[in-house]
Amino acid sequence: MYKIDNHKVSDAARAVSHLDEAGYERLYRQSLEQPDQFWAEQAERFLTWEKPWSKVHQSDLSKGEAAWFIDGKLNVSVNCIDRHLAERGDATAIIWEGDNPEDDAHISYRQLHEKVCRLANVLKARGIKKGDRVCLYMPMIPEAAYAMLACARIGAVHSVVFGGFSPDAVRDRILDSDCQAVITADEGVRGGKAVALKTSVEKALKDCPNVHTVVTVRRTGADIPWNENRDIWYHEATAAVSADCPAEAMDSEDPLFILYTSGSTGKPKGVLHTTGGYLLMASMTHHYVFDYHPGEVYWCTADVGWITGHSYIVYGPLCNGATTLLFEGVPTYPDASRCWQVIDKHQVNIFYTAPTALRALMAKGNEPVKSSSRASLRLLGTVGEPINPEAWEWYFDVVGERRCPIVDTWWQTETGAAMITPLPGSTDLKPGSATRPFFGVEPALYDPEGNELEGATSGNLVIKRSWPSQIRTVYGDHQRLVDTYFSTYKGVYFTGDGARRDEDGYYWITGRVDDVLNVSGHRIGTAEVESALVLHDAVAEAAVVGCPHDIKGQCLYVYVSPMNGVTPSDELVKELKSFVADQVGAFARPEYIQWAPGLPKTRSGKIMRRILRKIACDELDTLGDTSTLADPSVVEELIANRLNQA
Ligand code: 6R9
Repeated sequence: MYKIDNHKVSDAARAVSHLDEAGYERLYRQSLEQPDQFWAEQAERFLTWEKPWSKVHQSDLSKGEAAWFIDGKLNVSVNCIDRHLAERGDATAIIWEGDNPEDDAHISYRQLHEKVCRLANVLKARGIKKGDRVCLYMPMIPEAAYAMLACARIGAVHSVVFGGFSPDAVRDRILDSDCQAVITADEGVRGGKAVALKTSVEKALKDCPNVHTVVTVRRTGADIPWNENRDIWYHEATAAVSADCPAEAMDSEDPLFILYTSGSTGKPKGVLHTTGGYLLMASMTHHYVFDYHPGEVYWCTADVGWITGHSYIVYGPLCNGATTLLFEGVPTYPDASRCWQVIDKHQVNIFYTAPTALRALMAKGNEPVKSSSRASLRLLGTVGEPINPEAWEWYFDVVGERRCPIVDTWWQTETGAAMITPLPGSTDLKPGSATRPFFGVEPALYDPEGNELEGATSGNLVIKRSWPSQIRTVYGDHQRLVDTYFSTYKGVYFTGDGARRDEDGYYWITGRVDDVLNVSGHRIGTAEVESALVLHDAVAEAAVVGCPHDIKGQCLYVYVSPMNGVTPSDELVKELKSFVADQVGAFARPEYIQWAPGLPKTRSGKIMRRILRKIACDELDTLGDTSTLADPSVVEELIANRLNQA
């Protein structure tokens, strides 16, 4: 068993922390008992407003409605850049570490201001105005952050699409939110390999007539397709415009960005976040959760294509005037010591990564870690999936040398910011637990019938009241927001996650309770992969389930019924795996594809995923009742041919 005593708030953490144990309790109580006063104080402290709000907050969760700092006006790029210039203009805003360990750059707040203004002026000159949508399909280069902030400066709504997504996925996202411009790069570079971004954009845009502008950053100089009427080079266009761009005063509830995420049904949802509430919680959580102190170097290894990159590489840290490290590469290139080398090179104080990366690095042994000093490290964090206690202990013992608290932050694209998380200096840690709710967050556990469960127990995790960085709508489909998050249980937000609460009130997230998989921290809807597969001529029907994977957390196990006349073969399995990778993205490549002449279905024709999951996980002794199936014999056949046997 773990000696919890070792994970008590350390004296070191307590000494530097913004809050002690009593401070958390006091502020948390205030945040629930006097929410308007609490949030007004925070909004004044963390943000610079051009016009004050008339009302702190109004919400009706049964309709999925929430508004924060109503009538208040502010601009996100002003909060992230301009207001720091007087005191911190020459301080480093962004440290860029290239894929190649010899490439890096420091961008000061003053330089950031110029870069963002110039790009904002380019967008304006191309007719992009407040409210227009701009798709960003970028590698991890500083221009990705410039592009987000340039949109924010003129009030355009960005939709960042992860650079690992396929051209089809880019197309669908551009069409769904009717983007008019795309910002991309000729190629990205990851792990020593080039990623053909502009070529993918070209394919995607065949079906997107409304995109009139593509701005391309020259990263590698590769030959790329070019359309004279539509394409401009970033370096040419930004050189030709003014280095100053007045910021648009945005309403607190004006949209800031759309970010697509997978759900249990249908196509990905465009999660929409607005301005004031989102920025407040991103900056406030960055301050308290990472206990950020001026001058420290902070590194979040996420990609800007995910919410973690939005809130904790760009918006939260820059709003706080921090130095944020943006890493182009992967943790295992050139070798497994890369992260620790980067920490030493840039004297990183705070390091935030995903359990899947830790498990992959842990598998390489301790030597790559020990070859570095890591003396600058003060705090560690994880996000994206439950962290198994073994990986937690390794992170704590080997990486942090038992000196650095670990903040295990639970949150979602939809929540915008960390919701259940330790605060260093305030929270005793338990390996594997995201611990206690952040200020203003009121979690609860419900049974399937909607009864709230009290005390130490397990259930479905809900949030009982509105919080500032809450999802405002699913772009173009508000009913889908209501159906997905606010209808399972009336009047509360349903997270889709299950959790346990222990006798100390600590939360332990157990994972998704819906048909969403988490592969290496990437959310993948089973329905998305299934609809991709049935597009293939050889596939009649497909069912996707998740099974445990040592490094990735979960992997995809796919059952495919072939079309009549199709002969299953290993070749075809390979082809289908690549097909999914092309259609959805490389991270969705199935681990296993099993041929299934028949799938277990109820008499009403519903696929019994529970049974498929048990077969995929080789958990045959808990298969459960199969008697309600239309044809129980298909189960025997699937078991006999299962691929993942211990
Ligand atoms: C921020 C992010 C959200 C889903 C969420 C949950 C899982 C995230 C976690 C965690 C256990 C943590 N998740 N953090 N599970 N412990 N600390 O990852 O957003 O990509 O939308 O994924 O990830 O299942 O529901 P997103």
